[in-house]
Amino acid sequence: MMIMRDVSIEKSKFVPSEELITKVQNFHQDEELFRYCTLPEILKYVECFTGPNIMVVHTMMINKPPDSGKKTTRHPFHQDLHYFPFRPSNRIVAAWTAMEQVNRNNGCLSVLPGTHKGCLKPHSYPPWEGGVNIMYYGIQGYDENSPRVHLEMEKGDTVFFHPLLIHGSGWNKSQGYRKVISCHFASADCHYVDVKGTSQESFEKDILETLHKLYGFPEDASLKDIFRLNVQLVKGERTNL
Ligand SMILES: O=C(O)CCC(=O)C(=O)O
Repeated sequence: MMIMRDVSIEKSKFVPSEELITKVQNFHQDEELFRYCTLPEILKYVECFTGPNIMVVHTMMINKPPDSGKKTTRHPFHQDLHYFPFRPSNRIVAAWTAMEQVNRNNGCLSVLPGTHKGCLKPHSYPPWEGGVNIMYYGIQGYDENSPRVHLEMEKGDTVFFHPLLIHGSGWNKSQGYRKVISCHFASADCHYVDVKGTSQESFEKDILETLHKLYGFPEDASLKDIFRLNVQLVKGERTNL
């Protein structure tokens, strides 16, 4: 599991605590937390996208803190496929569960309806004055005037969405910690793709550099290698992934 802090908190002041951790990544490696990925009420919808061979490919508990005023708790508009080295995209699905009421005040999800029918667009760090959290890439060149829908949800509600859907979330104007669970599933029948020479290459470089610094992960590995080590079978048979 990897824990992350908000960019507004200086590295030297970072002591892991509920207030300072903004994200726990890859919680599915923990036996107890993995249970979320196996809940029948989640899998019943996931299976409509993935079919019977279901892998969990990425998990996060996101603890969006009250914003310091620099708006660093925003998540820029992006497509999740930017982070995944496998296809086809319509066999991948996100399950995003609100752990409490989420609304425009505490930074609910905003989505651009219909964009899942488009293609993967180039991403880069947005030029935000207050700074941007690590790996929070934003999509380049989307129509800022296109209609958006704010997904206000009650505690326990789950939304399922396509990895090409353009989405992001607002800054947390409240004094509370907005907690959600986000889990990506894919069909085990998906196939890995090489992201070298594509718009995903900069992400591959970034994550390999980070994993090398933190854990001595081989720098000449690939995004595929990272996923091969992290994905886990949930149901059915592990065929390709
Ligand atoms: O929960 C959020 O604020 C946004 C999360 C998200 O879009 C993501 O991690 O892909």
